[in-house]
Amino acid sequence: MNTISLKQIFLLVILVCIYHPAISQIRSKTSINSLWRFQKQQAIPSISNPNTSDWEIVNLPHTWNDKDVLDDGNRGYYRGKGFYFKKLHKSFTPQIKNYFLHFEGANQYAEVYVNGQKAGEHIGGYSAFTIDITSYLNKGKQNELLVMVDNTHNVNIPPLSADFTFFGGIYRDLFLIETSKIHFNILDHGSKGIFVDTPLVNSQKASVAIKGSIRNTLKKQGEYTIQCKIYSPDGILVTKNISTLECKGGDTITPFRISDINITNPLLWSPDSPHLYKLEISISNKENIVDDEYIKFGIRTFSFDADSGFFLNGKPLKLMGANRHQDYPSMGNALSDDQHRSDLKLLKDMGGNFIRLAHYPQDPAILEEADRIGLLVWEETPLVNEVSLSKDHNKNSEVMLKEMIRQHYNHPSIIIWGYMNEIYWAHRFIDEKIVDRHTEATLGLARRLENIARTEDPKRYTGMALHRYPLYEESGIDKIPQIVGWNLYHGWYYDTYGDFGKYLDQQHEKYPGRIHMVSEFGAGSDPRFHSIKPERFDFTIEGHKRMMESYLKQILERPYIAGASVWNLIDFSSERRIDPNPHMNNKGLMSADRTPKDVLFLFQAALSKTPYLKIAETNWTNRAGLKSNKLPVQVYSNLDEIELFQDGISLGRKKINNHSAIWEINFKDEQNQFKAEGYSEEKIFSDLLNINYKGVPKIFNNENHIDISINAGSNHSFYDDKGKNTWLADKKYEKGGWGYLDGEPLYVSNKIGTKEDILTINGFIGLYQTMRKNTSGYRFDVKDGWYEVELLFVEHYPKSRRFVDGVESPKHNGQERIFDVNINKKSIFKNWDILKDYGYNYPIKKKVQVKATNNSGVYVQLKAIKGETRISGIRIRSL
Ligand code: GCB
Ligand code: CA
Repeated sequence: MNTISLKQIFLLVILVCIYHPAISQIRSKTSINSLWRFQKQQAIPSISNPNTSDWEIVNLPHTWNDKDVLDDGNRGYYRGKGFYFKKLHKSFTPQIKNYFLHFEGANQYAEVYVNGQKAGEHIGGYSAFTIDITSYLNKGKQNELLVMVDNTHNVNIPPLSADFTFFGGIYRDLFLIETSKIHFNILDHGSKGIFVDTPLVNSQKASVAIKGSIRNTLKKQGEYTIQCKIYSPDGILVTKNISTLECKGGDTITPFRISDINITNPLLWSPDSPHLYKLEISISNKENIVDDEYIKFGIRTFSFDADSGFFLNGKPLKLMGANRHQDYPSMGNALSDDQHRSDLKLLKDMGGNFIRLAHYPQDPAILEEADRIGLLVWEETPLVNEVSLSKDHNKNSEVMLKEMIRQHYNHPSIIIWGYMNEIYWAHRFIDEKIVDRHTEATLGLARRLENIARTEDPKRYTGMALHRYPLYEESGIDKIPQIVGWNLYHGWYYDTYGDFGKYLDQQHEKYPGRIHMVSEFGAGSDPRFHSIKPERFDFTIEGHKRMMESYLKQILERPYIAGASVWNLIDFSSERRIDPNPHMNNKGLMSADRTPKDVLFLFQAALSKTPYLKIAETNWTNRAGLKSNKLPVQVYSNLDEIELFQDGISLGRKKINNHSAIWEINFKDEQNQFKAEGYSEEKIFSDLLNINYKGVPKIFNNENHIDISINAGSNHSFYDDKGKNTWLADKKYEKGGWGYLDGEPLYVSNKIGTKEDILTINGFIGLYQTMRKNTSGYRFDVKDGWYEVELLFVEHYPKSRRFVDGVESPKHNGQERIFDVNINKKSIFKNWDILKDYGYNYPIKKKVQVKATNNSGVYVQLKAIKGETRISGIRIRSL
């Protein structure tokens, strides 16, 4: 009888292990997001055993600035230290394993303590980092983590300044990674330590090259095998490779490179067919698998041409899409992976094929999703507005670039590495004595960063985003990157939007070999603001539409513009801003809560490949207007012709021109139902929208009830979405009607309102930011009777941008201006000095009961005594 010896069993086990390796997973990665104790404080608590009983309980992702950037009346937010503490209830075996903390992001400086000892630190708020905590852990269950995060302004850490809020905290996922003593080198700049390239790609064949390094923390040297298995997009094993490697012991790093892997008839990755291959890679010793990891990658080629733009897999593709920031109302930057992913879906659904991750590396969920759904990516490091002269700043900038490239190297979606945005933006504010040194230092840093990017990843292009400022050309910094991205705001901050294309044409002509993109173009808008005569910088939805219609046309008609990304996909938090919706940048195609602005539908009509039509008036469904005046209804579409119906009656067909058709319409009071209809290949497509309307008399005709609100000094109406009332655009008085007598409009970009009055004024800032100045008043030729007249005033701080806290003390000496307000000769304010009574930026609302007699209507008279008169809004209502 044959008996099986122990030795034979042992051999059998080894054979099973070799021939059926990936039986179970070796490495583990688990989040440790829940139940942290958190305290925002400057003082450093006791590092070992801190008393955290009264600390707040939070979950990660977390930021401490989610609330203080809300409209609390102040500019500014807590920039300081925050401490996170957690006991780990797991049992550790540091003698046979390695343990790592992998932070996806903590803004902006972090120190990590394990059981009272410092295990590591990280500089920079937007890249991941991994810390080996093995040697600080106790065996068994007694382990404590303390993490200090600091978002204090720091001259050594970019971004030094920027138009977005630097929310502090551990605002992305935190993972505990457990490996055996020999593992892929995850300490390599927060990456996986494995990098996949496809050096040769054609339709018959792709070659795959894999490089990386292995870390051996065992004392002994040993021979190891690396096994690579590549699976096709539909999960079939297509090729295998096994190679051996000698790894020295004693915490050493051994690089590896595997290059003889081929895939036949590869499925190429593109936005339309985002095929992803999967590499499963493992390390084995003679007996067992000791580490395993996977990498998803794509096979594609791409190139840019200075005249004909971008090519993917040999075919031209215009890159069209948007920029994106990473915040959400009242959550700051602490978003869930689902929130990140759903933003990308919004862009994809809009028809976009491109995203610029401005101005910093974003969550891994974003890159994974871009690969999966098919979006091409420009990613960049957070060097914005300016550099500092410090050595550490330079060093940190270089490390950030390496981190970004190594962490995201394997994503097929990424085509461009950016490393500076409008880096000479602050140049005009720099002290004359050091300005030249700054210019030079910026240039030197740009050269080094370019060099790093090209060495780290020669296959991708480098990009730099410039604003319209001569120093880029003068200094020659514009010659350093491979792609010049333009951030252009013609028709918003300067010039007219027609000048945009001309400006780029000149650049294209002047620098024939240069690749141009439009990294930013945009305008602000607020869905409450509407105008039939939009003007530059008025924040109306219509102004935003007109500008984007023109830009899209100019971009699409120029083949040399390789691509363009609108600024911005979504309104985002920018604490320093005092636009009509303060502390926000309102240039999104969507509001911060992701509600579309009507201009989004233009992009969808221009970029969608499937039949599309949309009544693009969803932001203006509650309207008021002068009776018998027509108001527009616009349809965006990619069909040839659209027919519009109002309450079932056809208003005629119109040809779609530049993705749009507009009907000028007489609205009925109250409900109006619109239907737009179009055909594509015999199929009918339609859209419905209801619009409420309130007609306001231009000339009075014995109406029983009058209620007119005027947005004084403004070309646009303002819809109070809480009180459901429209403040109409300002209007000159006509006999028998109403309006201003004289004066000029004035816009101030001021934060108006204080902490105390914020509940009543919140949201109305836009109404106060426009005023009529130098006017002698308003007339309303209403019939005799009782009326309530409401008057809105503010004394705005003259130097808006420099004024940090919004409000000054009410006890001000005054004397900015003095005027009288009389209604029908009755004095309301006499020798009124707003500044003296209320201080700067205090919104005043005054209701006055008035009796009109002898057919002389209501006359609100403003009489200047010193300086000019000012009024922000005026309303009259029958009592
Ligand atoms: C820019 C900047 C961006 C700003 C944008 C704006 O050019 O790159 O960070 O937010 O302009 O809205 O002014
Ligand atoms: Ca995440």
